[in-house]
Amino acid sequence: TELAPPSTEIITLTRHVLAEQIHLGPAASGDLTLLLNAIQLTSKFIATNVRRARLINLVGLAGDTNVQGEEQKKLDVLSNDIMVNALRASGKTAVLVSEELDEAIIIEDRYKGKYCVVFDPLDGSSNIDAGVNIGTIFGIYQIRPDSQGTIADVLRPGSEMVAAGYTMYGSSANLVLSTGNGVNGYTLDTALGEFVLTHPDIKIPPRGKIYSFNEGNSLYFHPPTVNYLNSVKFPPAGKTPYSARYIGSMVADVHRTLLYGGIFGYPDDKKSKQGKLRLLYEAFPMAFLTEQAGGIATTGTKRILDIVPTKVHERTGIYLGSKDDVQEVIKFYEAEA
Ligand code: AHM
Ligand code: MG
Repeated sequence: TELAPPSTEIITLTRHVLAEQIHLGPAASGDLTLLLNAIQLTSKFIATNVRRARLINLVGLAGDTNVQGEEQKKLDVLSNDIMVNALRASGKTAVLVSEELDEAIIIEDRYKGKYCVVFDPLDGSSNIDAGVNIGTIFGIYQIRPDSQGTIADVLRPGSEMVAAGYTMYGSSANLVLSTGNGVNGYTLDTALGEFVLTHPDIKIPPRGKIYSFNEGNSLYFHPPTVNYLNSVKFPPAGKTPYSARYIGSMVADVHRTLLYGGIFGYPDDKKSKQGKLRLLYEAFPMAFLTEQAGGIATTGTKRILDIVPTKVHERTGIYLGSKDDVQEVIKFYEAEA
């Protein structure tokens, strides 16, 4: 039998986003497409460096500490520089917020555009040296109608984002994106240098079989978290307990949750009173994707995307994933109230 010829229908990320924008009619200027092109480029560049890190001595510490007082890895610093430079040069941004930078960057007039990008250039960096998956997370706002681009343009609820996504650097580089019209996943074809549509219209299964928490924090967990975890580990007779999967790299844990379903949680607790993960560039983009894929993202008592940030590096507790699973957590919070 003859082999089927290779498909000639290659849908790249740019083609896909352009097609979506065309549907919006003349109002769409193509600026978002250009901005997303800049983000794609940075992801390709970071992916290349992540892959070569060990060989070109990028692993280890850069000898600096970031805003949260953590040691920066060389790759964090590099990834941050790559993103700031490319986003500024795109001419499409007005405000940039990076996990690695204390203050927001207000783009100078000559390069100013109408979008604000909040990002964690390399999330999960404690995993770098072990070769575990890490990723870039980003969220995009449009500046408010009469604004020149100030911090107020990013201190807005996540529901006002126009796009959000992440790139996971694993066995392949996967970019998962939503422009508010569902979620699509693209895989980097290194030969073409293009992100190719491989996971169209990702939908989270309404219920999963996996829970993903750092249970090493159990001593500090509040009762609703403890009660929920007990319910999935010790279900009523006849039901099967859930499997535990925790990579400790948000991008990888969320990626699995989007594809397989289940629940990922990093709740606030007695030790991390505000939670650990950052609202703007970790929780918001992941909550945006989760909802766009048909799931739920909550603090336990409040929808993540409704939170109004008061500072750029604000933290939050978060549970996200399959609708039915996350609803159960919410019930444990209601029972406690
Ligand atoms: P980072 O931004 O310093 O890399 O921290 C964020 C990471 C997330 O990727 C992950 O979900 C979480 O921290 C893991 O935290 P822990 O090691 O406390 O389980
Ligand atoms: Mg991070």
